[in-house]
Amino acid sequence: MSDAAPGAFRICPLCEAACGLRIETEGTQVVRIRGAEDDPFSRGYLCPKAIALKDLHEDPDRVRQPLVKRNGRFEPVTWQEALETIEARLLPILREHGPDAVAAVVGNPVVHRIGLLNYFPRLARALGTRNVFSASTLDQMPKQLSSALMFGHWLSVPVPDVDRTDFLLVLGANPVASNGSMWTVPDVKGRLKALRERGGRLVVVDPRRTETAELADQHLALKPGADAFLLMALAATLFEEGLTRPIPHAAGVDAVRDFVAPYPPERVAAACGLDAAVIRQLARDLAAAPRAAVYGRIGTCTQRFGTVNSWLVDVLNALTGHLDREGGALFPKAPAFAANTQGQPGQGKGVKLGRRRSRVSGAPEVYGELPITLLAEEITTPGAGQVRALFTAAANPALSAPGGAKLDAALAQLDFMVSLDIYVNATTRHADVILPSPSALEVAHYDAAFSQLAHRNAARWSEPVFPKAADLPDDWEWLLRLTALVQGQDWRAPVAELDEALLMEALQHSLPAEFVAPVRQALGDAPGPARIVDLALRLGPYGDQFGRREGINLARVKAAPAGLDLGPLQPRLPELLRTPSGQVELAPPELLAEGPALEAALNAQAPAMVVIGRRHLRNNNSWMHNLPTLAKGPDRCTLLLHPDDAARHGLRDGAIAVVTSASGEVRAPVEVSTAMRPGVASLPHGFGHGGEGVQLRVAQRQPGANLNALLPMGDRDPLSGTAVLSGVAVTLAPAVAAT
Ligand SMILES: Nc1nc2c(c(=O)[nH]1)N[C@H]1C(S)=C(S)[C@@H](COP(=O)(O)OP(=O)(O)OC[C@H]3O[C@@H](n4cnc5c(=O)[nH]c(N)nc54)[C@H](O)[C@@H]3O)O[C@H]1N2
Ligand SMILES: Nc1nc2c(c(=O)[nH]1)N[C@H]1C(S)=C(S)[C@@H](COP(=O)(O)OP(=O)(O)OC[C@H]3O[C@@H](n4cnc5c(=O)[nH]c(N)nc54)[C@H](O)[C@@H]3O)O[C@H]1N2
Ligand code: SF4
Ligand SMILES: [Mo]
Repeated sequence: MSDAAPGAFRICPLCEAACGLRIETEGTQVVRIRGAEDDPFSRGYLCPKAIALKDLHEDPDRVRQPLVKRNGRFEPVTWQEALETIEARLLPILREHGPDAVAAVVGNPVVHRIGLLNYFPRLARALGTRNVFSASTLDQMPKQLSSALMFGHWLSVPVPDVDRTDFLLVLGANPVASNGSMWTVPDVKGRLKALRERGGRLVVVDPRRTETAELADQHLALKPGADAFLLMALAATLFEEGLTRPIPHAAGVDAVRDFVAPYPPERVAAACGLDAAVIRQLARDLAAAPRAAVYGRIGTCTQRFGTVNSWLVDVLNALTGHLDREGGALFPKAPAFAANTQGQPGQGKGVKLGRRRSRVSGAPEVYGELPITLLAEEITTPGAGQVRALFTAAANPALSAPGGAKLDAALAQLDFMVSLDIYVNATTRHADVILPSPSALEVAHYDAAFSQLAHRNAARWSEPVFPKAADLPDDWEWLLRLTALVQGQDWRAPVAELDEALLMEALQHSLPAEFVAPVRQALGDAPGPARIVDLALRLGPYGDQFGRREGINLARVKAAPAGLDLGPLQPRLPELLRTPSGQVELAPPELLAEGPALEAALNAQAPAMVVIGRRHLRNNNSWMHNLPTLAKGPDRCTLLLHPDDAARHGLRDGAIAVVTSASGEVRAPVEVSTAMRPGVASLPHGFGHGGEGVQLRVAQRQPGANLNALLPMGDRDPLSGTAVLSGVAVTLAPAVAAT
């Protein structure tokens, strides 16, 4: 045994940095968790959340047995009984009301579980419902859409080449707390510091002086929601001052020039809350930097102009010649599951939008799903196609999506609900059946999602650290049996049999007929996601093509102690493109059509007080508040307020504020902070664990306020369907002490 790396290798399943961990165990206990020094990708980095994997594994509140609700109480049952209940109650709904009567919501942790990621789409297809929702429309859908329109595929998203850049402009992201998003980059804080130490420049645009802004050379405290104006003004300055040097293979430069021309810094400065001269200088700095990247994240996505922002970020990268350049914004080349490595290099069909529409509001489908803020109306509005049953997989929309009490009431109204989850929380308390996922330490993992967005190309696999309880199905087994169930097949059949049928279907769909049998044989007989990963790796850009060339396969990835390093990112244009024109589309018509709405917004009256969200290194959306290691310390669900705003509203540090919006009201303790832009309050999301029936004993001690109870269900970016989570108008008042 090697002394260098004791402990089982595990890819951390908690955030997008996907750090490699070493987990040391004794018997059934975790004794130590460290960063894996031998991981070529994360090089030993880890954050405090990783340590809490021990708490998560041991959490007495974690659901370990299937639960069925009888007379309002959850009772443990066998997996067969759980599925029998689903069969008895779900199938009649499907038969009587059709596929759209069953909705599915997939949540964030799905991307961290290979079993869920690989098998959920099969269940969704089998259900045949148009009512598929996910956290993407609370998050990154605008970036995926702008990338799809510009580069031809939903996952062709460029990421900053942070280790080689001289200038990084960050908008609406706080990677020092979030550890990076749509940008898989372990130890981003260390890398940002290194950027500055080598003489590079970091500029952060954020209404709050965040932990990332604290590290920066320059912080621009933009007004929430004004990113589009800032980005247009930056582009307008580049054109006006002759600073553009567009990348090759780019179409639409003139159209972009015309689009941004009406928005010079002097015209948008007031809307942005920034000096025109500062905006102008920023454009010059960006253009002058030998190697630079612009990066925008959730703060730029969850706005009315989320897709416009996401587009303009890459327009700036392209106009300044920094897109697809070392030290600029580069496209990863993932070893498996990357559509931008398949088919004809350099050209494709592009993407289709709006193939279906939502029943009530008529919102278009985007990337196969509908805006999650429409879930409640689909449940509560009577008529053909009304949602009567819901399946959730690792999703907590009751807290993570706008709506508060209204959404909660909609969930309570369902005829039937099944949750594949690990907790009884604000959402799953409404379920009739809860199917537990095994512990993260009991399942294998391949980093399929984040290798598409990684700062360096790598292929990593982790085996289960502990064996899974024999009578508890793995994520993919649940989904496989559910898929059989809704298709009216024998869901009790051995999983190997069920998986075989799906595998053959996939092979027949993706391979020329003469290869199906030999490839099938090479993949072996063990069912589950591993052989799908093997297939994807072997047919992927570094793959061995089943022996037809020298290359990688799953066995080789597994043989490397902490994964295979596939090298730094490299330029990929025009090979990566899948647009019909074979060009980078700098001026997609869907985005140009936003012109009039932008003009109207520039002239609109801004509210006096708005609320934005925030993340803390020790939190993770709505579901890690039950882990003692992370929950200890002060209440983190506080309302940050600039001292002037606090004084204006008669609120002192520690006082309870009543925060009211057009949609709801919450109470939260005030934390006075000069880091806030005046007129902007900040409350974290994911809290609000106080609901009846919630079984989260640690989280319930500090349940916190649900930010999303303040946010309207009706406001979204119409192009991507993504919710507006930022810059919502509120009023503040001190709570009147109870007498
Ligand atoms: N106001 C506001 N709202 C936001 C955001 C914001 O910034 N502001 N951020 C949004 C973003 S970016 C996201 S991604 C969403 C996240 O929102 P969701 O996608 O709803 O995800 P979480 O809140 O992380 O809840 C995860 C759920 O998965 C369960 N779970 C955890 N681990 C596992 C597992 O291994 N297996 C299974 N089966 N279940 C598991 C948890 O118990 C919980 O029910 O929230 C969004 N909501
Ligand atoms: N510790 C921790 N890490 C996480 C998560 C977590 O909950 N906790 N969640 C994970 C998930 S699901 C995601 S999607 C990522 C998100 O990762 P990030 O995108 O880095 O998310 P945030 O930290 O919320 O940073 C968003 C920033 O946008 C700012 N902002 C708000 N409104 C505006 C605006 O109108 N314009 C601009 N320019 N800025 C604005 C906010 O002040 C905030 O600082 O984090 C992931 N990592
Ligand atoms: S940064 Fe993210 S992936 Fe890395 S250890 Fe922390 S939670 Fe895990
Ligand atoms: Mo997210």
